[in-house]
Amino acid sequence: PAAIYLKDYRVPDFLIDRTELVFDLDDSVTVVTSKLHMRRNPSAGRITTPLVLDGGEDVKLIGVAIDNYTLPAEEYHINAEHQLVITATPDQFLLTVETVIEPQNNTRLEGLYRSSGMFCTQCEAEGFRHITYYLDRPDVMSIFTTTLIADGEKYPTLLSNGNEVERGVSDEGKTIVTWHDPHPKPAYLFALVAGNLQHISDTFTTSSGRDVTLKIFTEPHNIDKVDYAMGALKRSMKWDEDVYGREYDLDIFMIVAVDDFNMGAMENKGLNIFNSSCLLARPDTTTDDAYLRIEAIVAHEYFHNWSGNRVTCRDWFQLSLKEGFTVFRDQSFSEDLHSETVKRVEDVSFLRTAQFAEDAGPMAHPIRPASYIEISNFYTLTVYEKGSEVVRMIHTLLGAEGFRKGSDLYFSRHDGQAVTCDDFVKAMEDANGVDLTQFKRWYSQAGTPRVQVTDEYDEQAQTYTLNFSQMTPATPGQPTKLPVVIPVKMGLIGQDGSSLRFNLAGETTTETVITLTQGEESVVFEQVAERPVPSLLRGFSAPVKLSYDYTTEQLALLLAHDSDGFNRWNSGQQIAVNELQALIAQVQSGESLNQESALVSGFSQLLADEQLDSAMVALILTLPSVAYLSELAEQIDPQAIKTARDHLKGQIAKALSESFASTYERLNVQEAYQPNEAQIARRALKNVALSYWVASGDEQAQQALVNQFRNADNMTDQYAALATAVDQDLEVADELLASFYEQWQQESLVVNKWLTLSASQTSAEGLGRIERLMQHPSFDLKNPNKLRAVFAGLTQNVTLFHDASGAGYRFLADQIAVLDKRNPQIASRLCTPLTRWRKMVPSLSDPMKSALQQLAAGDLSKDVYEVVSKSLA
Ligand code: B3K
Ligand code: ZN
Repeated sequence: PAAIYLKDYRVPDFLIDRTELVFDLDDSVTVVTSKLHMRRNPSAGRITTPLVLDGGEDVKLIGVAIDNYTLPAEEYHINAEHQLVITATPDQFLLTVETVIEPQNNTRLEGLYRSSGMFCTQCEAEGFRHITYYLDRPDVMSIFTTTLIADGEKYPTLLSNGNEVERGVSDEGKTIVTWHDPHPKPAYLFALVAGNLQHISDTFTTSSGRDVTLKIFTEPHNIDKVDYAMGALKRSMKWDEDVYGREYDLDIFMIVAVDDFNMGAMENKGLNIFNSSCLLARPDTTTDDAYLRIEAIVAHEYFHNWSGNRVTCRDWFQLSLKEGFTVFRDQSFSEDLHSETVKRVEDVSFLRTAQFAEDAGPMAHPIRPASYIEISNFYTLTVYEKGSEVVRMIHTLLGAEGFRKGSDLYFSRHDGQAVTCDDFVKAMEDANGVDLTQFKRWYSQAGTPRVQVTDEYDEQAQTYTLNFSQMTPATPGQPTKLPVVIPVKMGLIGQDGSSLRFNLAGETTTETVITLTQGEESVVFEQVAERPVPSLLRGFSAPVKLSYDYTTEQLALLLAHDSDGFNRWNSGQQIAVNELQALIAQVQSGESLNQESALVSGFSQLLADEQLDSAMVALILTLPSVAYLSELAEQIDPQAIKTARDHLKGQIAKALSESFASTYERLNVQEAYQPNEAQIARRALKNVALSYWVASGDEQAQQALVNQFRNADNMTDQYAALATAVDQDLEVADELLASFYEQWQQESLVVNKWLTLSASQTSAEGLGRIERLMQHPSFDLKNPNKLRAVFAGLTQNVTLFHDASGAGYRFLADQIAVLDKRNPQIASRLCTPLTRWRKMVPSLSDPMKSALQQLAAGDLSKDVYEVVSKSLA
């Protein structure tokens, strides 16, 4: 398969002003009639090129007509890329194309497919071509009118984008519904749903006084789980008006939940389609984390209505234009509605664990990639999460007001257009009179920049100097890098923990943003009364790896006193990382493990202070994950990392057993479940305390765990107890897992949690356990959530997955090869753990590489081919 390059972009030769689609939906075949009102694109400047429409191997062409002339076979053909090529066309014409597709046999879940008895679509990025022949590229925007014809008994709910404009009955008694979307859009935003669905309804009155009808649809048995999402939708609509001045632009906004879905959700114009795992919530089946995630995803998809739909991408290289910006918008929304610091810590933790690993591996790419083989592989943490960090840096550099001026200009200047990341940055520049030329390197350079910091204090002159040096390591295809713009938000802390005042460029303050632009540079702070401890990169103001040689005492001071909540947390993590890295080295060299931890006294103080925010305390008490420690490691030794981490946790647990027990008892109160701030914080700390208390080996803790599992009236508490039992390998774990399944076997989303925990459990069965789970009646190869559930469990299972024989790696490779035939997108995602082979310790690196080679030898989809070949290159 060949790569496609950003530098080869050309405007389309043809435009489609209007698109009229008729779907005759049937259980065996679906007939699609498409009428495209087309004309040559005047700005393409090419007047004789043939018309080439994208298609797929699964689309059967019945006939083509131009205006009223049915084309004979010699006037068109299908080429090797499944495109429909029409050699001669007038300058302006009506193209009619009739095709037949079989949604029930569509296992790739792109285009039109069936999911638990309903028809639904997923067209981003290039799914529409699996429905009918089309100019399937985001810079071709068209006004869609869609007619659905189906058996009204079986499919009473017939939905598409825009407003319902007509409803009738066909001669054969089928229901006919027509939808019209007045906003021009690319085909990737097209959607259709047909099913027997129930819905809830609400209204939102926009700031200019228009009433918008809101509807959320699900299968009947899930209708009791959609109220929370409706509330989240209304909060999102209000926030986008308040913070970005963006109003909704149709009379109706609909969301539909479907079970079989490749990703989280999709922002189709006026008709968002969600993976049911990202929409459905009920206290007894949904954890606090999931509640917050659902709210964030509802917001994310809604925000796309402006950042993505009204202003869309010129080509898929610009994906971060809509995704980075929209992630930034949803993160800011959650920060505003909940605890800003807690949200920031969670987002940064995720970025540093998963995106940094991607940026250091064989698939590293800039947030605007320069080439790809399969665009589906570029819906990545880099494009999304790092993309959001890049937008956040612009926000930091311009300030909230300047950023708003820039976004207003961007939306007004480009409304109805398909544009580039350059256009976004240009709007920010023009609205603020600034030059972001160097800043734009963030769009073209891959890799995580490193910033080294040293300092000097001159007591006589009362000056304090910080010396910064930056470098970005080489990534595939980018051997050398240029310095980037790095905003470092910072302050200085005195020995007593107070924020010191300082003078910088004539201004006296306690906090500032230093903007780094050079390979090396120094900043001198004046009127600094004592030798400070620097608090650097507050709020994680840039996606970099910053290092400064802190002593443990200095980190403890920051942990206790920094005015920046993020840095308080980060300092605690740094102490833990330092201790864990020392322990890992001891495990590897066979030494006996150190018994001292500076965290004991720090944690003891945190537990004693009931005034602190429980959510923050819970985060600080949570040790860096195996995944994060792997990212930091020079060479990854998963077993040593796990042993070290378990050791440190056990040691802290034993030293503070009583504090954990009393914290647990204090917070273990009976209250009617609400997914609100205060309760979520209490449950978080209570459950962290429980896991330490259990890790201390105290018999009573186990009893408390079992009681909590049995008596919990909410999934957060029940699941936390179960997960701790599995994680701590308690004897009772099997019994609890069995009873959990027994209790929840009818709730598919809860069963997914059971699958993950079951697959993650250390057991004598070995891989047979995973095979057994994949044979289990609750497992379903068609359902991506089930696949993700089992494979997440397997790949987190250090003992099983990283077995020195390589059996775990081979097992995963075998499963990917099989799955690739059904669903390449999901198969490709499952490759990620194997792409890390170069960073593994030698004993694991070789077997991991052979698993990839074994995969490479087979007949692969473009998706898996790209990941495997780049990983082995
Ligand atoms: N835009 C979609 C992602 C589509 C992925 C297609 N492979 C969801 C989102 O980011 O909102
Ligand atoms: Zn998105």
